[in-house]
Amino acid sequence: MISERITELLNEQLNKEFYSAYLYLSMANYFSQAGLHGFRNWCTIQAKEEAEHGMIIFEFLNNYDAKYKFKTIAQPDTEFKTTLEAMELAYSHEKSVTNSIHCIKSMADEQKDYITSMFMDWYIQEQFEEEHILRNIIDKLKFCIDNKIILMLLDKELNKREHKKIEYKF
Ligand code: OFO
Repeated sequence: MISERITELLNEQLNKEFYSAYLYLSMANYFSQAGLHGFRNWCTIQAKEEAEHGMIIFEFLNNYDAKYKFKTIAQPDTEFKTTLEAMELAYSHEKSVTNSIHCIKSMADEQKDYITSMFMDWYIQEQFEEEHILRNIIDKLKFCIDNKIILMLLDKELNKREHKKIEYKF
């Protein structure tokens, strides 16, 4: 049985994952207008992954027949001054997502809810990777300031990203 508190935290997390998808779509739209199609590609694929993260939580809660009310998905930022600013915002958002996942893990451990605790391990690993990738892009972007050629090379690199559907086994 899953507790009401854990159900609520997972429901909030589900909302955050779909908000993440919205945020990356908003960034993709910004990059599209800026002519940075590699960045647009990277963000669009990231948005798909985020929606999948949300769906995995949805399936997890459904496996428990948990009852919860869906929350409103907040409007993401739509104005970004620079490519660096947009990616830094994504990085700071991911750090807050990591924090909320850690809170669920701690609460699950406290309640001896070992299934949810184990479930969160996948998300912890995923957040670790996401933060690492974003930091990497940000580091490269810092070299690009005033250097459009390097920016174009980075854009080309990000254009290679392909979507791989996440297979999560319960
Ligand atoms: Fe779902 O990993 Fe980012 O937010």
